This record gives sequence, structure tokens and C-alpha cells, in this order.
Amino acid sequence: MTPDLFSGLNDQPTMEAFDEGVVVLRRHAVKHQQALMRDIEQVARQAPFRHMKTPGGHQMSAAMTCCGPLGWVTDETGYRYQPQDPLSGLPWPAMPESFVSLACKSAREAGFPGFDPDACLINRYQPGAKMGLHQDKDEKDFAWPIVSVSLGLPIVFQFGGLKRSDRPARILLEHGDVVVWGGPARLRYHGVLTLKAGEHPVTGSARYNLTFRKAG
Ligand code: MD3
Ligand code: FE
Repeated sequence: MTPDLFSGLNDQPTMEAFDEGVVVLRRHAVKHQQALMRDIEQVARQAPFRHMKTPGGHQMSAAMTCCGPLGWVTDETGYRYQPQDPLSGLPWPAMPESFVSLACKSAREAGFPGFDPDACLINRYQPGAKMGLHQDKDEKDFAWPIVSVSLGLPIVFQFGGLKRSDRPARILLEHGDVVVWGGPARLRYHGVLTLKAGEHPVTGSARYNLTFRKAG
């Protein structure tokens, strides 16, 4: 087991370079947890969480919604970013200020000043949900990082290589962890293992993950 799988023993905010292009800001979102949860709920009132269908015809086990000028969607025709929520035909909800400020501050601390995300994908995992190994490559410019924020129940994250067949490393992502994925990490395969049942004081039986992207 790697030392990272024991990070639950440490409650203090820390900063570490886990791998080339990966800056882990452990627990940095904890002090914003109330605002972030309030704003997730606010977004979900306008654009409800839904289980999208992959082009292969499978339903995703994580429920998703989006905010910001662009949202990521998948359906039988493929993956793409678009300005409207396909459920309502309306623009995605605005990106809440609590989201924007955390994403920009985290990117700046990790060496990406000027990060200006135009898309935030919100994933909600309930026990049994997972996300298989994939690359995030629907964005226009891979020079910008992706900033991820984990809230609630812990999950085992898999961090692979540039080929799907590269054996992934495992990292535990816990409540409040912010990770900036840039440079050579940007196109690496990644995913999460099945969420185990549990109870978290802030999110109940769920895990939420926010990913901030510059898509367009
Ligand atoms: C490494 N989400 O939404 S967050 C996704 O926990 C996604 O919901 C996972 O993968 C989740 O696309 C993982 C960590 C993460 C996000 C994006 C990355 C790691 C990444 C992009 C490139 C490399
Ligand atoms: Fe991803």
C-alpha cells in the first residue's frame, strides 16, 4: 500500500507534488464545505443530477450535472461540450462564485495563474457507483489543467499512464481534497473504484466531485 492510502490520518491542509504535473492540495476545500454544498444544491435545483448514457448505450453509474458557460454531455451520438442542458434546453446554471474562487486559487497555487474555467462537471457517487479508466480529451487546449475537488465519502482513485494498458497507481481521494492535474498528467488515464457505503457528516451517503475545465 502506498502512504497516500493512509492520508486519512492527517486532517491538516497540505500541498504535495504526487507525480509530474499533479499537485495535491489535501483538505484545502474543507473550509469552504458549507458554501460548496449549498451551491451544488442550488445548481442541481436548476439542472438536476442525471445518469447520462454513453455512446455505447450504457448508463453511467455516477449522476452528473454541470454549471458554467459549457457543460459536458454524453448520449448515443457521442461526448461533447455544449452551452445548453439537454434536459431543459436552457443554458447551464452560472458557475457559483465559491466554485470559481476555489478553482482559480488552487490552479494559481499549483503554478497555473490565469486559469479561467468555462465548464464545471459535478459528479455524484452513491454506493456502488464508479468511473472506469478514461482520458479527458474533449477540451480544446490541454495546456490548461483540470482542477478536481472531492467532497464527502472517500474513494480510491486510479491514476494510469498515457495508454489504457498502463497499470494505474491508487490514491485515496478524501473530503476536501483539491488536485490540480496539468502538464504531463493532463492526458493520463484515470478513474475511480466503486464507492463503498458510508456516512459522511457533510454529504451523507454520497461523494461529490467537481472538475473545473477550460473546454472551449
Ligand atoms: C487526471 N472524475 O469527471 S476526479 C471526470 O472522481 C473524472 O469524479 C473523477 O475523472 C471523479 O472526468 C476523478 C480527478 C481527476 C479529474 C480529471 C482528470 C483526475 C484527472 C483529468 C486528467 C488527469
Ligand atoms: Fe476524467
